[in-house]
Amino acid sequence: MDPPSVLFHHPLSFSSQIVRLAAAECAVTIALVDVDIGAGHENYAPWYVAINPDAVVPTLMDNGNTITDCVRISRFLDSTSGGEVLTPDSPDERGIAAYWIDRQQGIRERELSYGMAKGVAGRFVRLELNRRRRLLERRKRQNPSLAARYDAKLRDLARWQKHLQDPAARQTVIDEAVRGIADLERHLAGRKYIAGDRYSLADVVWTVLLARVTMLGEEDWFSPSKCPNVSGYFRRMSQRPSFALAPVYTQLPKRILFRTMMHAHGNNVALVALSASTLLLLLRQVLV
Ligand SMILES: N[C@@H](CCC(=O)N[C@@H](CS)C(=O)NCC(=O)O)C(=O)O
Repeated sequence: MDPPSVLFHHPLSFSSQIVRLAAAECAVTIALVDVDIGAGHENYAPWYVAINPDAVVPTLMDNGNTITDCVRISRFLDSTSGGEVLTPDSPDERGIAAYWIDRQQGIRERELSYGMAKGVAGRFVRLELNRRRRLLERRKRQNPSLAARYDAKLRDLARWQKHLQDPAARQTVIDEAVRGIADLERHLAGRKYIAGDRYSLADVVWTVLLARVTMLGEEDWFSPSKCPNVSGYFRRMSQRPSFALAPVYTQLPKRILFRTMMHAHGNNVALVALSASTLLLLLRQVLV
């Protein structure tokens, strides 16, 4: 028996959730390896950039083959599952599924998520992008053979930062997402699934998008009064066993945030705890 495919992913990453949901629907077993794309930036490590030129998760390793991009990976898993459960039967329905997959992928989830993070958290994540730039520059100096990949990532980061500093550009991304949901509302009238009469990859990607909108606190974009079809659809999709199995998140789980923080700043946290207890001991000596 072949060893299971290995998926390099992050629990909260949008694209990783798409692949995990597709795998759960196809009942394909994959081994998961966490890559810290948070403060630890493991995805910028040379070993990872060597397998994923864009330095993003997810990446699938299957029998010596490396596959990137969540839609490509999901299609691959579907084709190897033996049943093509995520591919509609008729050419017409396949066309409809492809159209809606493109529409979802056209919504700039990264810009949406980072652009909408509010208050202190928002300022923190946007400031953190400067740290990424310095780290990428250092990685590039230390790994000349991967310089072209780090350069491309630095260019992408510069475009991303420019976008986040421009309120009009941020609003455009929000408008695109809201328009996409409104178009889906019309399309779903009288339909149970996006393409044809059974679940497909189009349902996978839109389920994860609607979950992300919920996590961002904007579920009002598809409230039952505004978008009865989409809200009913999302309720049904999130009740499928695959949703919990993947899992797909509608809230930031504190457990994962804490693990990511410890992973990235474990040494610092330990140092701070040690200094605080030393200080307390000294104070007690002085005060007693
Ligand atoms: N087109 C890629 C996009 C992947 C992507 O943007 N991944 C994000 C997380 S959802 C990431 O790894 N970001 C980390 C970074 O850019 O530093 C796909 O579909 O897999």
